[in-house]
Amino acid sequence: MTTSDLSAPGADPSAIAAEAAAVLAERTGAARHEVALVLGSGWQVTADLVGETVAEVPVTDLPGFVAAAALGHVGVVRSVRVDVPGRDEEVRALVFASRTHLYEGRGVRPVVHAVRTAAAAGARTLVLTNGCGGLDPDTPPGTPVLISDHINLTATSPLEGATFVDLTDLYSSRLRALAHEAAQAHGGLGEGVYVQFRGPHYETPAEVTMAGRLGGDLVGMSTALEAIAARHAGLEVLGLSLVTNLAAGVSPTPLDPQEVVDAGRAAGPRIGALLADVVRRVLAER
Ligand code: 8IG
Repeated sequence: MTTSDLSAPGADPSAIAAEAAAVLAERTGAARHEVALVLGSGWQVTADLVGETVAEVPVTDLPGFVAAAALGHVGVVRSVRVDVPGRDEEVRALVFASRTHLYEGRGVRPVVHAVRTAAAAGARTLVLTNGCGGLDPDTPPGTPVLISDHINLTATSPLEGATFVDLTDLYSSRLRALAHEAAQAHGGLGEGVYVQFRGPHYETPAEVTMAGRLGGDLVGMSTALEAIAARHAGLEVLGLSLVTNLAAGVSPTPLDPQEVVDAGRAAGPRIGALLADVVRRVLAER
């Protein structure tokens, strides 16, 4: 008798991810999804631009997943058909329109379960997106930024035991080069170091100053732990942040969660076209 509860004694997260992938294969009619996308704040509206949704599965139907909690997050996984230039066969992307955050207090396993499920579903590439605070006052809300590297300030890891994993070039320079090519038609893309805090509170201005002195450009509450799990699972990672607000203390006004959501909505069509181009290029390359 196996359990699909990630927190049960003796639970094997990879085995539960394999179960979830099997349910996805059955419900979507696709044996394999080549690329997976996790859509963070501001990116949800972009799913329709990536391709035609063939099937939609509530995450609550998938072993190991929990219902979405965060503002602007919807708990479904979509199987999307992507038109890839030069490829005649059907190509599918798995789109997670929600994520589980560390601040939900369920531990790290649920945070990275979508990543492990994507790997079990056959994905070789993972595109992690998020909404974040920006440290550069000259990068206005609504600007997408490529993640070049991260600083994990959560004091935890998605890996357990003596699982030593190299994180050099975690945010693949090959995929970043593809993203820069795609972005030429969309006004270009800057790069930045993403700093993951646990949240759910935003940073104090002093913490934002600290993040900058440590080498950070962007602050948020996701992505780094997922990227680590992705590398462990053998996925090549691309990270895209949407600056939805200036970080605390950079902006003269306090952060308003509604403004964060609004900035994401406003940027949606532009960053959606960019994301779709990036995904097509990634899938054309293999
Ligand atoms: I959207 O300014 C978004 N998420 N930590 N700080 C942190 N997370 C965020 C922020 C921010 N904006």
